[in-house]
Amino acid sequence: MAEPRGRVLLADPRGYCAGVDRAVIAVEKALEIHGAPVYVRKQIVHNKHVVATLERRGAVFVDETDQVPEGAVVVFSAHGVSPAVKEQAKERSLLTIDATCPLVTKVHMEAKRFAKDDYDILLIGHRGHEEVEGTMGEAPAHTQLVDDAEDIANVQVRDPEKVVWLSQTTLSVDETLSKVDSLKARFPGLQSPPSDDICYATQNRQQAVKQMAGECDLVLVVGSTNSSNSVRLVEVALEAGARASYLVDFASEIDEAWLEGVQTVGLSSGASVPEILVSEVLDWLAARGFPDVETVKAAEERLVFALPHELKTRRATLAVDEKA
Ligand code: 2E7
Ligand code: F3S
Repeated sequence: MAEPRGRVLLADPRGYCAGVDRAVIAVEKALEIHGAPVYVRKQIVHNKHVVATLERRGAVFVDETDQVPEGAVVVFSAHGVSPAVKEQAKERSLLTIDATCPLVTKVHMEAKRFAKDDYDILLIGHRGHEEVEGTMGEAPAHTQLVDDAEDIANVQVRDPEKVVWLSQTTLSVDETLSKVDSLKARFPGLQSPPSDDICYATQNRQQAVKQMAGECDLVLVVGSTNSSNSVRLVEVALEAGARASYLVDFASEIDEAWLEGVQTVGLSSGASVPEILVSEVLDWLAARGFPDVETVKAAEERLVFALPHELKTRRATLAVDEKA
């Protein structure tokens, strides 16, 4: 063990949210029930380690349902899918298991309701992200994506008194509020979503990082580069006063040079990150003079979601079969 050089502040909450837990278990249960291969449309969650682990167990990740053999089992990822994707799956007679996070489904329902009432919907989110593609697909004729300043300046609506903003679930809370302010300057009648679209897990992880960042010379966030909520944690850390912040998938990606002159290291992880990867970073830090860990707690999380109904039904059927 190296001479003690400093301490670690460990964010709480961090890592798996209820939607990720449910989605990963859904793939595991699908493999248990149906046997390999089980196809998964897109990455079930945006984490390299999770995807590689499930691949070893027999999950096959595809980009689109047309890569799934007719009649096979396919799981839709936690980020959600548009009705068009569900339709394509039906046409290929696929057995679908929908692991869309219930908090994403809530945003889909909002989009559908506002479209039915003939509102223009301004969806704040990141262009190309799967969640945004799924939500836009619920009401494509009524929804426009607002990502950057150019979108804010150029977006046009039919009736400025009938316009609402919705958002992706994993955005930076502060950045989104600032975008909403800019949109309101153009459309004073802009309505807000009936409840927060940025989910509890995103908000809590950002809050914990905010609480610690001012004391940190370095904030490490464990997560993959395509994980929106993980990338936001790095931005939030820098915004809240951390001197440096980096995203790493694994402890092996940490550069020893980042520790030069560092006394306090903050550590968090995105909502798609298994705790084992954080433990490995803690071990890596302990071996380099950072053995003391203090938790910085921002919220208590107890939410658990029921499994997708397709699995519950199938499990119930199996249980009856087994008794017979
Ligand atoms: C689903 C949704 O998989 P992630 O890294 O996804 P993001 O959206 O952050 O890239 O994290 C879990 C998750 C978050 N949001 C899954 Cl809609
Ligand atoms: Fe759902 Fe939020 Fe997690 S939308 S998948 S609870 S990050």
